[in-house]
Amino acid sequence: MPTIIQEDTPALFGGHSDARPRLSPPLEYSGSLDAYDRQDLTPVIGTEFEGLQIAEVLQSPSRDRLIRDLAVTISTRGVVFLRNQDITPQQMREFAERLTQLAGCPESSGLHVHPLTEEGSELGDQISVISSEKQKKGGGLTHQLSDVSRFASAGWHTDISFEPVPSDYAMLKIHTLPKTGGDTLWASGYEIYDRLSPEMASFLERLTATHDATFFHDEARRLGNPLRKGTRGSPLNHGDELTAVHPVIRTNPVTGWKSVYVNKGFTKRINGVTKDESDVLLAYLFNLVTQNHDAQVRFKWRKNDMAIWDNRSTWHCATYDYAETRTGDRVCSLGEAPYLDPQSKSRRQALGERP
Ligand SMILES: O=C(O)CCC(=O)C(=O)O
Ligand SMILES: [Fe+2]
Repeated sequence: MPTIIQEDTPALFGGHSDARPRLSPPLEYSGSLDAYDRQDLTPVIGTEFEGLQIAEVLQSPSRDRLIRDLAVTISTRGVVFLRNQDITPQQMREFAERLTQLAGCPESSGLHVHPLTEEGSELGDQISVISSEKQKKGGGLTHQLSDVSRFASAGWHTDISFEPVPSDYAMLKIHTLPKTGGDTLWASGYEIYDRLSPEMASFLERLTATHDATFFHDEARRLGNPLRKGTRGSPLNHGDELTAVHPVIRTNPVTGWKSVYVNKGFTKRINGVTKDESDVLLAYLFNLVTQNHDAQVRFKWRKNDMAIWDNRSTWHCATYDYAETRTGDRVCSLGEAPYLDPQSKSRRQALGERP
């Protein structure tokens, strides 16, 4: 069981003792966001705030308390939507840095640099431009699969799980959008964990999976950009291997809740079982995500809306049902090396809800 974590067994911390979270779960919500209008969009995932401006939060005397409470809210609700943000990409970057730090990311984790980000790119290494125009030219949406499928659900993924130290939070602001279409969907990894029988859950808790983005090598060749082989936001994320082994079930260090952590985009193999068994298990887990619309939330963007999600315990999927231009800015921070704390609980268990 290489992924079970105890304080005194650093080797079990995904093998990366220097990529542990700095705080112990759960972080407590202090009430600083109670003054804002908020609405939960479904019982299990997604909360929308009206009238909350991140640029103002950055200037507030209670800045750190507000940001820590936002981290708790994002990690608890999976994804938070903030309408009509007046914020620059540089302010997004500053906010992302504070969010990840206040949520307890390891010292060694910073903002991610995507392996396909061009050296000297428009807004700096740590901001990805999500662009339908670039995508048409074969670039853009570089964190996603480029395989073409007739299933819209083929794109469900969690960001950069091929890195040994993957993402805690990511944020996307869409500033140019089609008249209709281009919605994004998120699904809750906590809720999918809660759909497993106790027997299946404890079986999966003993397993790891291999995540792999070697297809980015082809993409890099096609685009004519060399792959970024240097440090990509953590000293543990470097080189051109683009593969990592993570626990199938991980604990979110902010909530202390268990989540399923395999995704259609990058997870290729469950280890320690036969290839056939792995295929069946992965297909079953992916179906749980795509076929349970009551574990999902679908967001209809308006101009300058921003979404911030916790990549440790959600998946998301873009919708390519439009022909016009759709463009936005995205920042992705790195958290801890994924681990499973055997003492952690499921979301429903922690909230005293019936599984
Ligand atoms: O374009 C979208 O709706 C989502 C893109 C995405 O997967 C991301 O920003 O991580
Ligand atoms: Fe993504």
